[in-house]
Amino acid sequence: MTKEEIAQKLEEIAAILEIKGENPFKVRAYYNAARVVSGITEDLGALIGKNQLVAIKGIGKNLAEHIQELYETGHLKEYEKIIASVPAGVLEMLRIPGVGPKKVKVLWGKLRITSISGLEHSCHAGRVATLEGFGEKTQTKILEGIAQIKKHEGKFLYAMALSAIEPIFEKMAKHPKVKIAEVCGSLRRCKEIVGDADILLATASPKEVSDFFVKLPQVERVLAHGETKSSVMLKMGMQCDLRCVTVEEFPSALHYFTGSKEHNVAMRQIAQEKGMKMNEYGLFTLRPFDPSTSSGLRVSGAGGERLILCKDEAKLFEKLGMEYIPPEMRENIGEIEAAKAHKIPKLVEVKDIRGVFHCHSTWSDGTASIEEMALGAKALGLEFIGTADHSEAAHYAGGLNAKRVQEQFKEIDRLNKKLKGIHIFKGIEADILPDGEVDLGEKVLSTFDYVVASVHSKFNMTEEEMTKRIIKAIKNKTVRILGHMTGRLLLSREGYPVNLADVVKACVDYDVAIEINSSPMRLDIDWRNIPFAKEKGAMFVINPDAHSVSGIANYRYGVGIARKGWLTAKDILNTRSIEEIAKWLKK
Ligand code: DGT
Ligand code: CA
Ligand code: CA
Ligand code: ZN
Repeated sequence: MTKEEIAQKLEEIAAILEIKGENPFKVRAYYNAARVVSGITEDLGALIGKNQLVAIKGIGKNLAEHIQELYETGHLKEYEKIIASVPAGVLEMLRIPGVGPKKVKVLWGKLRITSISGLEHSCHAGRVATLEGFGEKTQTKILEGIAQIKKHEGKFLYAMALSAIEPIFEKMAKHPKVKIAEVCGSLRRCKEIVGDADILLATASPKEVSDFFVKLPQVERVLAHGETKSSVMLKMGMQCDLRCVTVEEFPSALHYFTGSKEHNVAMRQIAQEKGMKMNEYGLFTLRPFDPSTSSGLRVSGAGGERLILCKDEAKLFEKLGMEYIPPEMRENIGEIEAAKAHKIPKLVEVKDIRGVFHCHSTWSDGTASIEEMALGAKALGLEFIGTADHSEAAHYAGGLNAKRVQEQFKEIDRLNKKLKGIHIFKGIEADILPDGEVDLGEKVLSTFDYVVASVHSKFNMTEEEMTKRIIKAIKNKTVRILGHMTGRLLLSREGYPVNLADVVKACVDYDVAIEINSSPMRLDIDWRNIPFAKEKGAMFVINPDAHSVSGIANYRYGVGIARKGWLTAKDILNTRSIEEIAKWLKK
């Protein structure tokens, strides 16, 4: 088991013990152990090998043995019985916001509820409100929580879906009978939230390949298993579809299964206008013979239709008289017209990004030192990194006061002298206070290379109040970047209301860059609003909002979002040299 899986298991055991009414000290020990395990930064295998688990605070001999057993076998013999004694549906109720083990214990014990749908039913019948310690208010809250879970069912964060699908894709792509492989659907389009994963393969042995696919260890159950079309439910809860086609069909199938559906419909329309037919098997001409397209002509089976052979997607677009449309743009929001007019912008690429801003360190709520973060950025091939620890008002995240800022500057100056090949910009993520003032004040803020201003508190304002608050911060002359435009957390929290047009206009007027926050849970500003902001003349900056060394690589997700927003390298601050950036920041 991985560290994360072990932590999850320990937490599950703690919850089960609590539901079962076991000794509270024992319960707390397991919750604690789960937290400790997820916070371990060293390699767990190495720690176990050196017998060093017990040296960690919060882990005794007994727990150390349990962790080792989980690490090696994935099971805990001592708890198998007690885990099996609690129905899976009872544990699932813990997913409902505001429903913890204590409540589950009562719901299960008193009302014999063993599933979320059973709970929903009992709430509607008013039975939950009558339980001791519950009441009408709690019952309503539970119903709201259930509605929220249902809304998010079958939806996954892009990054989570991608990391689940990568090992599967790799195995399929490496299969000796597979000639070409590609991830399609919303994942290829870099949608911030995806429903399922789609894998497309070119092979002459579809049956053999499909049989291999449905038997992968990540598969929980098989939903459909045909020769060319299979679907499975993965253990992590997401569906994965597989399609096998021939090498000749591949480009058309790739285009079709990349979607979006709306883009496909519009493309088919264009084919029709040109006297052609387009589907997942190919592009066909309906005219008897056309010398201009005769080069790749082949007679197909269906009555007089001729397949126009295309070696790749680019050729497909070319045959329709269009410029190639990158997958991220295929949302039918004007890309078809742009491709017809040969006005597809040259989208920014990951390799264009020369460095990142907005990184947290152990000075506030990050897990790595500034030095570790800088070296991590360098290892990714970046030329610079900008720190941005929280400011004092974010006390829950260890925000910096003026004195700590001074100390941090000394550390950064020292590192900038010591480290070669990576420059550290001094920044801060300063809170936009409820009245629009920026935390720490102008005197301290003006000593930074740059200030990211973000809202982290008092979200429940009206749109008018919030817009006024943010614009006041944008007008603060020390602020150079507006952090996460709406504060949304994908699949869990709506953003605060803002008048986007007014905020964008203020950013343009006061020369403040708009952050594309690239944390997988945020991806905020929403890509749908990027073209508008670009048209108004906004400058963008792709920020990983990293809280660990591995989080620095988040900027790749931001590049995907920038591409969905049709941005070029020129629109993005991170593509410039250190000198150019220093100049821009001083403006
Ligand atoms: P998702 O899975 O909900 O995140 O979104 P997609 O876009 O991956 O959708 P999915 O998995 O249902 O289908 C994959 C692609 O197949 C989709 O992007 C376009 C194509 N497709 C599916 N159904 C239709 C359809 O009814 N008409 C057309 N033209 N294309 C479709
Ligand atoms: Ca899909
Ligand atoms: Ca699908
Ligand atoms: Zn923030």
